[in-house]
Amino acid sequence: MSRRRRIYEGKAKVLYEGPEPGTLIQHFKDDATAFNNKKHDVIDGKGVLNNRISEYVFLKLNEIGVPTHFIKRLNMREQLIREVEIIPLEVVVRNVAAGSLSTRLGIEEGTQLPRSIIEFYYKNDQLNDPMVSEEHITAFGWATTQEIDDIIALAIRVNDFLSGLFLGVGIRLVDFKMECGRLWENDMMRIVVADEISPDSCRLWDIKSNDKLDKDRFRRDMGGLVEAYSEVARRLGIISEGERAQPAGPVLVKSEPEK
Ligand code: AIR
Ligand code: ASP
Repeated sequence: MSRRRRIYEGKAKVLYEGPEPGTLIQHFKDDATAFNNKKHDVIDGKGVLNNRISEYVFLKLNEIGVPTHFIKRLNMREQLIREVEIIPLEVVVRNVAAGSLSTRLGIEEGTQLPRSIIEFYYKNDQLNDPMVSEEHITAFGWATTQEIDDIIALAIRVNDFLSGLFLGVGIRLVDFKMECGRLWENDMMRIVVADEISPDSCRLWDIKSNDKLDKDRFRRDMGGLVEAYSEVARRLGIISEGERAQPAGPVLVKSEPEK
């Protein structure tokens, strides 16, 4: 295979030049990081599952008219996407208190919030992705007021849709992070959902047992991450009962003796 030009390498994904101008290939790695790379591991099978789950979610979003960067899945680990200019914000939507909100405000994990809360974090590893307000975003030119309005409208639609989607398969969408990008078509620019939406970027709890089916299993050293992500994929109907997203390892293929 010809060597592709690598455009960007992040903690869990790599972006390569796409086959046509304005496209990129998004490759999902097995790397798991947390607390800004202080914790790192390679978890066999994670990339394949996130590729499939994110494909599923983005296809559904496209179907209901939420614009995204997603074009199509290419193989086990890769998908074709539109090249966008990433807005340097992590947009977090919360329905139930957990994680940094619980820590910061002393609200017990699992407390239903009076309404969904949207937060913005400035995407900057050196600074540990600090939380910022709309004032910071407009003052420093990361996005305009109009763009923030568009991002909030998208975030609400994604949250409403995903909450229902997961509820239908017995999963509570506690919170999630999304990223947005500017997509140019001729002289028109619109804001689209970019990056990924997967158990790496959502908190997903089983509705009955409250079992965690997301990256907190890694962050909190609980183990069972691939099993949990597989369970999400299975419930969404992406993989079938008993199927693994990837063979467990090299399989010895016995060749028939020559006759
Ligand atoms: N998130 C934030 N930065 C990276 C990710 N993946 C996601 C978490 C969680 C939500 O944003 O996975 O679903 C809120 O995270 P936290 O740590 O602020 O509570
Ligand atoms: N992905 C981020 C990191 O590597 C944050 C997280 O998911 O905890 O630090």
